[in-house]
Amino acid sequence: MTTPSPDTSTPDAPTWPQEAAARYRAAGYWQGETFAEMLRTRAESHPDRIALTDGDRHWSYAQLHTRAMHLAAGFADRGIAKGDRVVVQLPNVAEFFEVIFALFRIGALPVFALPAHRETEIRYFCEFTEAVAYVVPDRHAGFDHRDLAAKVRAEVPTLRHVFVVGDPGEHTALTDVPLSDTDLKAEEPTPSDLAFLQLSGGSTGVPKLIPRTHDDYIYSLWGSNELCGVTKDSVYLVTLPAAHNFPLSSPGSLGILHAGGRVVMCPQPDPDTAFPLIERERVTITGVVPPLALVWTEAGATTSYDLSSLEVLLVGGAKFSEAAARRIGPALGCTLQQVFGMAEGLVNYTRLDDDPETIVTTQGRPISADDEIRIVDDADRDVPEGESGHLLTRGPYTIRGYWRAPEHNARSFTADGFYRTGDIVRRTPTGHLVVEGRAKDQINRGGEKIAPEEIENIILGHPSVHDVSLVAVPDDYLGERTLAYVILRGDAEPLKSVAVKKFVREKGLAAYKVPDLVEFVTAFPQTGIGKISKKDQRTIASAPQA
Ligand code: AMP
Ligand code: DBH
Repeated sequence: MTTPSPDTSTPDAPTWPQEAAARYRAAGYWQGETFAEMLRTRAESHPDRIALTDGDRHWSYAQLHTRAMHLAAGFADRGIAKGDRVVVQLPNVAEFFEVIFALFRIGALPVFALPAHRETEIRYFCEFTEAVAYVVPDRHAGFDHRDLAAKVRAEVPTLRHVFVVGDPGEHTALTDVPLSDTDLKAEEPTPSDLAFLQLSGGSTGVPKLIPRTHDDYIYSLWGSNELCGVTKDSVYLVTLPAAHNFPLSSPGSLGILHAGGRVVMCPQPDPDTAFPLIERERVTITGVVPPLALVWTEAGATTSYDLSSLEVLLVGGAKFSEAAARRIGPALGCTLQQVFGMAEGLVNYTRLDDDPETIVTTQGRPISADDEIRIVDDADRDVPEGESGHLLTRGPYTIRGYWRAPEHNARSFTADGFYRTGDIVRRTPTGHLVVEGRAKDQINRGGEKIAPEEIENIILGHPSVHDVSLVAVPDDYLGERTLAYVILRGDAEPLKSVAVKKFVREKGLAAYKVPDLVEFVTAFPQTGIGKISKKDQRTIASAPQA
């Protein structure tokens, strides 16, 4: 094994070795542009074109740029500076982009929380990143984010500001922050600086944070645009939560803004909300997870809305079944594009001109000719071509390490910098990847990733619980659901399933992490060396009941 060459790593995270960085620059992948420059140059070249539509609000590129720069000046005036972390938890509203481009300009790092996250996750993000600010909506989906913010602010000493989109309550309204003096003195970040921290679905007790640079992420945007047919005439519907890596970058809202197209915010992903927007805004492209694709397919077959503008539907985040994939074209009248991506980097797409069988039977091939793919056995030896094995990858937009996580990094990356994706894949003769399974202890609930360890640790805190193991069980709609096997303490009163679910919910966690099923057992199946055999538990759970 070769020794890694000296790299440009920061104290917070390893980055690419200098030799690789030089190669990616020379190849033209890293173009030396920052997100602030990206927006500025677009606003200069086509100021009046609409960048964002949110309900009846339409912001041109010039307006988005001006708003973001005024907000950047306001943030800077309040002491938010280059390198500071800001937890951003916004639903699909135009202000999401105003906020992140303001932070990009200053060089402060958005930490992309999802609207579903609750106290446990938010406190962790704020504490772990030593965040100085937290940006929230007032209320969303029946939940008051201001109360949560007040609680977290009282607990996390670094958190100096809470900014609210809407009625601020005791906090600061986002509309009170901008300064119209845009003569920002704050130092601009450079293209190789970190731009933000994205979240990993994870397989460990706490989520890991993914450090992405301007250079590497912007490459993934224009690389995606070329493969997804994105141009200045594209209209992208942000159907999934805007901060998630898929709708953000594959090709996502930021890809569309890179191309000078138009981004339309969709407040809810259901057909009753999305279809009228597709008709009214003449949406050409969007991305959904498999369960949503099923719902859209069913609704699309009989809808009275005109979906004829829709050219491409990306489906990814979890394995899309071949049978469901075959129904997309007939039901929705668009081209299916499968996408197998990860916030850590590597993104694979079926090509729009792939033959129809390849589109429905594979999860695509990498964006870049310089995405290195290895498929290996348990001892990291390459498997024979066409056989399945662990997917390892390295390339111009795949991170070399998580943020402030040296122990994880030693496990999640090889010594020569390949990311261990935890996915089991095989490669077809055309270079397309087929996802065959997963080696990591993670549950993929319709594209929402759950780290069993995180939930197990919470359930273990219940006074009646002796031990717990969370596994995936197959589900027709979501692909997988969660089942918690619980062993009660010898002296504990019997417990009901709902009590376990309630216990998790009351800890303040994203609702999708509450176990779908709970089963009480007296022992767990064991592996040869006495560890819990989750494999056996999954097999038992999915066996037909007698
Ligand atoms: P994350 O690392 O949290 O961004 O989640 C990425 C993971 O989602 C991948 O490593 C896969 O396990 C899973 N994934 C994403 N897209 C697909 C897909 N099209 N088919 C199967 N699994 C997928
Ligand atoms: O699941 C993912 O994380 C994902 C799926 C599709 C992703 O990050 C992406 C495309 O970029």
